[in-house]
This record gives sequence, structure tokens and C-alpha cells, in this order.
Amino acid sequence: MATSQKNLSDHSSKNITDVSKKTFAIIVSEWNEEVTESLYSGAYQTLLDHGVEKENIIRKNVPGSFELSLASQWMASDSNIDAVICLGCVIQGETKHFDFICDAVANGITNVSLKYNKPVIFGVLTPNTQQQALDRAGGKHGNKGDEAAITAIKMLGF
Ligand code: DLZ
Repeated sequence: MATSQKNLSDHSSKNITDVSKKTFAIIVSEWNEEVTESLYSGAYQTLLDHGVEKENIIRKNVPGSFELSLASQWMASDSNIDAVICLGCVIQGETKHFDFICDAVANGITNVSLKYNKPVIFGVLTPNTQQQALDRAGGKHGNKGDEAAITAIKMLGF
């Protein structure tokens, strides 16, 4: 289903496991900050709602989504971290930046996840417009940050 018809925060309870003793890293890109801060709020609150301790949620910022790959590697290589959630927003522009950044981050995060054998979640919005981003960051289509946190939890319950 296209995300334009789906509230991203709707999810089933399958594979929801006890994560109260787990440690999560959330990495937040500073580009399109209004959007990424909402994604962070959603992810953070969802982890708390599932029993994660505040001190077991470690936040790091990166300048832009391109830097999520390396930062996720730094966090995933820490044996105390159980899952990494990467949050960013790349808005389609007039330059090729969009394609380069999106491809690089998707591949980079995948490689980190496979290398460290841990969930590294792709919570990066890739909309055409700022409004589409806001709709998915606490707006009418829910919050992709919530979804990213739920995905991390579900992967830990795999
Ligand atoms: C350069 C750039 C551009 C044009 N657009 C975005 C964007 O929409 N979202 C985002 O997260 N980052 C953007 N960046 C910054 C790059 O991700 C990166 O930080 C710089 O290219 C430096 O490596």
C-alpha cells in the first residue's frame, strides 16, 4: 500500500518483545530539522511506551542524512547497543543530491546492519515536498519515527 493511504503508526503487535533491558541508539540528521525532530520525538516516545529506560536511549546528531551510515557504524560497533535507529529527511530537489544521498544511506545502513548483525533501521523520509514530510512526521499519515522504533523492537523479537 502506498504510504499516502496508510497511517505509518498503525502496526500489529506481532513480534513485540520485552525490550525493557535493551539499549537503543537514535541518530538524528540535522537537515530538515523540523521534520527530523518530530521523527525523533515519535521514536523516543515509542521506545518509552514499550518499557525502554530513558538512560538506555542514546541520542546522537549528524549534519545530514549522508552521515547516517558512518554514525550508525560507530554506534553499531558498540557491544552495549542492541539496535540503531537512523532518522533523516531528504527532500527531492532540483539537483542530483537526492538520488546520491538516498542511495548512499540505504546501502550504507544495510551494510552496517549486516556487518554488525544488528537491526539498523532506515527511518529516512524521501518525500517530494516539505508538506509530504510533515504529513509523515506527526501529521495525517502518522509518524515514521514511531514506525522506525517499532521496527527496531520487532527485529529484536525476531
Ligand atoms: C547537501 C544536502 C542536500 C542538498 N539535501 C539534503 C537533504 O534534503 N536532507 C539531508 O539529510 N541532507 C541533505 N544534504 C546534506 C547531506 O546529507 C550531507 O550532510 C552533505 O552532503 C555533507 O556530506
